[in-house]
Amino acid sequence: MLHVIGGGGHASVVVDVARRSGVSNFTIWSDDSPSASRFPPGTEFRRLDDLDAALPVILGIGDLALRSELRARFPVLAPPIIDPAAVVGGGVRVADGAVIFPLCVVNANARIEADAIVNTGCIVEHDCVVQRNAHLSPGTRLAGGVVIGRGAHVGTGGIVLPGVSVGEGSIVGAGAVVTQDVPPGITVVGVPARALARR
Ligand code: JB3
Repeated sequence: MLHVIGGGGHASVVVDVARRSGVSNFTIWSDDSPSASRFPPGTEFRRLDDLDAALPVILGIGDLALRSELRARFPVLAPPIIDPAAVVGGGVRVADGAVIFPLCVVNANARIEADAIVNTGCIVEHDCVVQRNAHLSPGTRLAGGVVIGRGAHVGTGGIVLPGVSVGEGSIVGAGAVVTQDVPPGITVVGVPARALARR
């Protein structure tokens, strides 16, 4: 049985991927009333308030701040979910709570930390580190030795060049090309990526 928090789009992909990797029973825990048609027949739907904090869960919600809050409330991590159509190289470590969606390539000795999301079609090259609760949106490409900080978010199609780091909680805009280190807590956009002016 896989326990998933959230009943929207991200949860439906998490369930799909888990199903392809051999899990057959699911419980969706949410505050609202998810559409049952998004999930396989037989899926159970339960109120989040009734979830036992000792149960291992996967976070099935995309919003990173909400994910952190929910992980503090429900601290036990379910094993990682890796699509069978992802390529995971030698020496790669994938922590509990992480998800790797279809058509990703995670090359030798990369590390994917707890609760990280490696969304559809990402390339994570050798020796990269994707830290806890970071999110690589679909089509992200990380060259060798990149570090994506805790809770950072790379938008769809973002590219990060070799050895560059993106700081904790920072956001890389969709399609940006990051050529130099990004400090924590800022947003960068464009090609080459530049910080958005703070107001
Ligand atoms: O970009 C891609 C491929 N996927 C996105 C994903 C990573 O994040 C997707 O397009 C969405 O942008 C987002 O998916 P998510 O989080 O599933 O969004 P949505 O389909 O809108 O579902 C939101 C879920 O979060 C629902 O189950 C809501 O009940 C739940 N939710 C929203 N706000 C909340 C709250 N749950 C709790 N407990 N508390 C909240 O405040």
